[in-house]
Amino acid sequence: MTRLALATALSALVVAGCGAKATGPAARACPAQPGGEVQLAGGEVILGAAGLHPEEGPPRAVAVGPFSIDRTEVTNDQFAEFVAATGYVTMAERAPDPDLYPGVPPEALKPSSLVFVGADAKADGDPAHWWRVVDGANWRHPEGPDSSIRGLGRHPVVHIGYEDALAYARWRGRDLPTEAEWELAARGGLQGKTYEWGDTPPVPDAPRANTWQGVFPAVDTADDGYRAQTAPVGCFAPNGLGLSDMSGNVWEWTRDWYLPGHEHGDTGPDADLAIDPADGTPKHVIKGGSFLCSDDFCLRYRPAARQAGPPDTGSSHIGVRTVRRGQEAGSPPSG
Ligand SMILES: [Ca+2]
Repeated sequence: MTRLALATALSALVVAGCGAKATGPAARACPAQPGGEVQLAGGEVILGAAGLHPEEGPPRAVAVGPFSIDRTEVTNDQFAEFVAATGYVTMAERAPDPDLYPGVPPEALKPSSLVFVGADAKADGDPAHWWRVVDGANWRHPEGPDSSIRGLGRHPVVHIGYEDALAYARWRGRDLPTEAEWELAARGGLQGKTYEWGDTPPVPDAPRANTWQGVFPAVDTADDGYRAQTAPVGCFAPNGLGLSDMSGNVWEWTRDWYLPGHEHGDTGPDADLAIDPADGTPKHVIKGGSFLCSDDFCLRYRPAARQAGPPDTGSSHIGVRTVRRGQEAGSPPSG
């Protein structure tokens, strides 16, 4: 497990601008749940964008081989099948190893995870008021021991660390996407567009994804039907490649290390190169933004957006989707 301090996770995740709190019933009728994977031919894709967040640029061409990718984020029901078959215990369900957290009092090293509490927070710019380390919070209990995933089987699994995501993917004979694979898929067959659907910003009466509407973190008007919470997968229109929720809902793990100071789309096989000078720990690239991404604060529900995710820190706004590289004989063309 990568050595990371829980205390640093707070600041890193708030920069990402996403987390989870179920504060109201879903108000949006969802179509039938999409399933399976989409086979993509790959090719050259222009990754990144210029002008919004410095870590997203400059745009650069990257070649991507053929691969298939899940139509949706992995759901609680799907992750439960994995756990039932393997007995897997996620990182948030284990007590952290004290040797990996020097300086953290042993009594603080309990099974726990980060839960977004922003809807009750003061909008004073202090991330500590938006997130809380909650003992007993994990994928089965997304807001803490008194919560459950009853009725949330179609929602994306959350509180999943990097190794949890990878373990799930491997169980299915698959892998986590690289950043380039993920972004090629998220661009929906378009090139150089701001959003996965084009350049038109989403409007309140025609939401395109589960994000945050209003002033983050205090007011989410939930024009998309989901106030500060995950939505069932596949509730919004898929992109041009038939993929759902590549924007918003939950951030998604990628295989790439996040290399500080490197260009968008650089891949990192060496964790040492990914050490964050801010806290001395390496991180993976996460993509897609979440239900906490607002236009006034984050705007990271775009394909070019990227953030650094501490591998041991899932939180209530990070999930997973899987890929398999290669193209089987007779598989349908891209899209
Ligand atoms: Ca929402």
